[in-house]
Amino acid sequence: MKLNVVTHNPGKVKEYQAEFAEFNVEMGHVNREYDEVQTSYLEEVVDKGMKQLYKEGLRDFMVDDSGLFINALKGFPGVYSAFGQKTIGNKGILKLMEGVEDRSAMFKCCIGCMIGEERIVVTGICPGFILYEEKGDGGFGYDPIFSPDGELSFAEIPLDQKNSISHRGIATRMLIDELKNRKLI
Ligand code: ITT
Repeated sequence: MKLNVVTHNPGKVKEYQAEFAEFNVEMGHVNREYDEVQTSYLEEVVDKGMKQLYKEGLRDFMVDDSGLFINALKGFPGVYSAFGQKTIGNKGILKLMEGVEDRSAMFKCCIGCMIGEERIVVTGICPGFILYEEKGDGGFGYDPIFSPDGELSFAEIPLDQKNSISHRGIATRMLIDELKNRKLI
């Protein structure tokens, strides 16, 4: 089976490829636009995106909407994480967190997958902490400032180690379980 990941982000595709490697699933990458509705929920973005892409004729695909939610910033950048990354970036987030003691945050990843008429939506969460400085050059996006335990950042650990605990790794394994339950893989 071929499953197309609809994203502009090659970092996500690499993480999916690693998780799906042992199954008989070929990962395709579709670099294509879908409307990201303004909402407080990743699930809503995913739901609308899936409907749009299906209506446009795309089949056997998955979409991923993710975000970093920082408690001291009342959940910001959250659903605005892509905008936050493009505008203020990691340095801007660190600036907002200057002098802030509560460093707790979480990454969330919502995946929507459509195979034929079958529709699966799963969400994975990874709790952690915002570091005091950027660390590491692996990964992508907010990885250099996020650490699951407050020590090494996601950008300092190998991809398989990130996948074993990350929001996306957790969501992907939920998706794989559901694909197996439905005998789709
Ligand atoms: P697509 O929407 O095209 O899939 P995107 O990179 O814009 O790509 P999101 O809207 O899901 O993806 O992501 C919001 C932001 O959060 C974006 O800047 C990502 O780089 C960042 N992000 C998502 N997952 C991440 C992860 O695992 N580690 C670090 N940053 C992540």
